[in-house]
Amino acid sequence: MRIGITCYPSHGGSGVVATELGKLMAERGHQVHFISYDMPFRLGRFYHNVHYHEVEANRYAVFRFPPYDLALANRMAQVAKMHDLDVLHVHYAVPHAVCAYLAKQMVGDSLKVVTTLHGTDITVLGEDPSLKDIICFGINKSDAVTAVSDDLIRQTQELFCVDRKLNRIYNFVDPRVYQPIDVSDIRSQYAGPDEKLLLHISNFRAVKRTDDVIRIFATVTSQLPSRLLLVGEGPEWSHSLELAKELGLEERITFLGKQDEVARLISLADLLLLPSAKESFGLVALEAMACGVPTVGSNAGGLPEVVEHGETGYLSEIGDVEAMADYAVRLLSNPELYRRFSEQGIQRARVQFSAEKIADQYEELYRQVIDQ
Ligand code: GMT
Repeated sequence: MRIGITCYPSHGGSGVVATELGKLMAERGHQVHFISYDMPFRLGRFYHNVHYHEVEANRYAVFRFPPYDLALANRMAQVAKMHDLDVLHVHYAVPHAVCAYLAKQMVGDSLKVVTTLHGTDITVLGEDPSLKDIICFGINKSDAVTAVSDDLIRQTQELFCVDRKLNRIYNFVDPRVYQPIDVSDIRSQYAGPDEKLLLHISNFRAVKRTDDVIRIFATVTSQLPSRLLLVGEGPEWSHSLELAKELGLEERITFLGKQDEVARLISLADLLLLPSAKESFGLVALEAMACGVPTVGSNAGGLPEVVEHGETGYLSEIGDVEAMADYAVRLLSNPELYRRFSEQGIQRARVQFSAEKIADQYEELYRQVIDQ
């Protein structure tokens, strides 16, 4: 098949999933064309059948806002015609689903559009009256729509006038990359031999409740020798730093900023904290599970579909910092319980969320829309 992929190429779960899926499709022999404003950051090594088509918005002085959406639709149509694309798979509804629909109008019905909903395109932007109707339009006009969890399907149906089938296809991890890695040579840089290392990775947006991360850690570290590693950057980052100082924890917390080698970083840690207010899936919890690191977090959105409460991690109500801290202490101070959670997590990631299994599901969906 000849597959076009559009995503947000910068750091973020939807861009990671789109890029990894494109690489898997290329490994299966399909022609893959990424169409975006930047090279997807996880593309990595060279593949002879992966192409990248850059989109550049016109910055003519008349435009107060450069018309990126039109430039994207135009590029999608160009690439679809030039390379005879069968499918255009867009990740994140807005504006990608609408741009793909426009491109399809320019190219003709032979171009099929698959839209994957990732979360904030529905749960945050779907509540914005300036976008709601056009997101709904993009969803209804796609040839197939997928969402990354059952909870996201439920929320999409609740929020929108969507009267079409939504396919649940979970996110995945590549077990060749996400597995327990021996990082004993660098662990001492972050924690002492008798200290536990807690980890949080996110884009530091308000929905991640990074204050809760710091407060959970404050309780844990008062009961167990431990340190916290914070990875990522975003609007709440400075506030987290302030709170760490206010609670006298700055010596025990390392702010690492944006990082790419996620599997190695996760393997350093004993526990992932993810107390989000919204989380359609929680890719980082799956990545952690695959590396044998359990998650303690909230039961928001699709997280309970990823982390099995009491089996591969512990989940509490959003904002229940005390319960999350208690769970973290329980897990970290009981080696037998910890070993069981860790092994069950590795197994669950391999079986339920294996890259090959999920790639099969997307491939099957592409074939169905092409045969429609
Ligand atoms: O907020 C983020 O974590 C980034 C966001 C994105 O669009 O990349 O993540 C969303 O998509 C990920 C991949 O499907 C999911 O794992 C995240 O749970 C989801 N984020 C939210 O729902 C808040």
